[in-house]
Amino acid sequence: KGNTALLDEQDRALVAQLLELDQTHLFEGWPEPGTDDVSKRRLLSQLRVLDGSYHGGIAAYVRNARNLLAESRDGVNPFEGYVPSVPRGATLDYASPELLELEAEGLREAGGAAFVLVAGGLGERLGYSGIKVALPSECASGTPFLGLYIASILALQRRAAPPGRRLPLAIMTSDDTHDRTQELLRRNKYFGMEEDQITLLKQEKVACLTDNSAHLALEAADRFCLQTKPHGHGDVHMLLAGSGLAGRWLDSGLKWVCFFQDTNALVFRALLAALGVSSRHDFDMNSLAVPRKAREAIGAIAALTRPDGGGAPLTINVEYNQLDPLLRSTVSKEGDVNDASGYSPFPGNINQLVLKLSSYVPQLAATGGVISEFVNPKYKDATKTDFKSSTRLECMMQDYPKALPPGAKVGFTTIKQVWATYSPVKNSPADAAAKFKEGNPTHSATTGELDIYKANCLSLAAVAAIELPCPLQTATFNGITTEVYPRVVLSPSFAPSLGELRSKVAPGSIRLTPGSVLVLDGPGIRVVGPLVVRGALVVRAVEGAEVALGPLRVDNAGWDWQPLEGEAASEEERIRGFKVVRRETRELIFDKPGSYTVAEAEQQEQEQRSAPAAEEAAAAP
Ligand code: UGB
Repeated sequence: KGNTALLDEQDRALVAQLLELDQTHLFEGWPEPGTDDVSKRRLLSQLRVLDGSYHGGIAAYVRNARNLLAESRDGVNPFEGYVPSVPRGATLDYASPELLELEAEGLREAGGAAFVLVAGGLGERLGYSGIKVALPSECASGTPFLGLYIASILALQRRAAPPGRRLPLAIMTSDDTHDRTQELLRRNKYFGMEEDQITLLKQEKVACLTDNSAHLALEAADRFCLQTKPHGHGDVHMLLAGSGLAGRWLDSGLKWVCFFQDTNALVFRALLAALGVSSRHDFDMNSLAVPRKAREAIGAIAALTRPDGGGAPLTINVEYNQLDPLLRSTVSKEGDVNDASGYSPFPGNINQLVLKLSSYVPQLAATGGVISEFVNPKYKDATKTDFKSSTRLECMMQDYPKALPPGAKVGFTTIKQVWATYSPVKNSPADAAAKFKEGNPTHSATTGELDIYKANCLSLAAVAAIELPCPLQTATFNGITTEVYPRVVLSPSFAPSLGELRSKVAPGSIRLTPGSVLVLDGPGIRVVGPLVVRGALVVRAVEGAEVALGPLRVDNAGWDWQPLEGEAASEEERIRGFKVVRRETRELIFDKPGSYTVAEAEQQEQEQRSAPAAEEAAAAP
């Protein structure tokens, strides 16, 4: 009581509310005024942040927590009464005529899209000390994930947005990633975007809970500090609602919002087709999906229906740990198993979502963006009264369909070829090696990079009839043995869609030897061919530089992806298990607008042999 003088009016209201919510323990035994006042104020300001960052405030958080904890204690199954089945959606072959048609439709729609990157996760599973979006997506160009995403959005803006429209990007950060994301952007001049085109939305953590009554947990070593933990990527909806950003996007004439994760370099290869599917079916929500191995740690998209008629059917992500018990208790004694195709019949959710703004914004207004939460306490024993450690509410962005009214159109777009669309960087080398042994995708820094080259090579093969070396090289990096495709990097500015790639590379015009490197970066580059690369060729052209390549033969010592053998290496190299040794490079740089032809006869004029310059370029970010 003596401490009330420390409180201003806002604190008083908040403390009164907390006392009413049975949170007296937070203030019990406070020393007399004059002792620990700074610490007391620290706790009060932490409570204010927690109150202000949750829709409905801390009172709503505690009430929601009590309900969910009671349901968890009583064993309420969130899927009770629902029977899962494989939903219907668009299932496409990469580079098929159907996909190319949808991609063209999606490209038109991209001119009316906003983009949201969820990048609040620290990536503990990867064991990397930096932020994940700063990691090079691949080492040939050294482009960090964030730079790649921004280049992709700018490439779409350039091709599809009406004059004067800038496609907005929102990035969800957290205390763990905010400052470093801001710094990465600043240091790289926003990767070519205008500063005010990007909005950073910082998610706050939520309070931890000690028991089923949702008492807020204090740190053991500091009685003036609440324990907090991340609330999950579902916070993105609350932030887009609270900031008013989604509403402003709708008001400015945008139609779609595309969500994506922090480390999947292939996302923009499939996104256009998904936008095309969304447009064609007028989907309120469309999830990009991949074939999924049974028990693989990615969520499964399932249609849930209630045979008893007790609720509307839902097409929704079921997390991998929930799918197996749900299947066992309903339609399949075997649980989550592969079918004859070698994959689970349920498509894998990769959390790349396309939402229709005209239905999203009203849902945000109705729910404040608190879409659906869950709690996962670890109980000490079967009585489910005590927790092993404190717990908290969590939420996932893909749960959005739970907020939609019955009759909403929810679908998915599967691209059958996983290599074309999904290879995130999530697992540490040790975990990745274990997954490799089990025959599962490793989702490692090693494959995250090598799959970019693979996707680029196979895209060239599919749309421009480029013959790939046979056999391919194989290598073992960090215990993962894999085929290694020629290191081809096709920047988004060169070709953000398969259709454009087809128009820029003449059929059969490129020949790559097994260890070759080819980097094409610039909107005006065209491969006329024949272009033969034995070694490394890097071509960069600024906007306005129209470059016709070929006939051209490049023959140099090139670059090697060398397995690490205990030598000193950077953290980025260690998580990949290789380093790139650049021996010799042919670099063709066109830094002024104009029309250029690089043909055999003109090679002497154009070329600059400069291995060190290439190293510099690759290390720049
Ligand atoms: N993220 C945040 O921005 N804030 C947070 O609080 C947490 C995460 P993870 P997860 O594609 O393989 C998801 O940790 O949650 C960002 C789907 O739920 O990499 O284990 C974080 O920065 C699952 O259905 O993934 O699993 C990152 O960008 C499946 O699709 C993103 O959220 C799985 O991804 C994902 O965070 C998958």
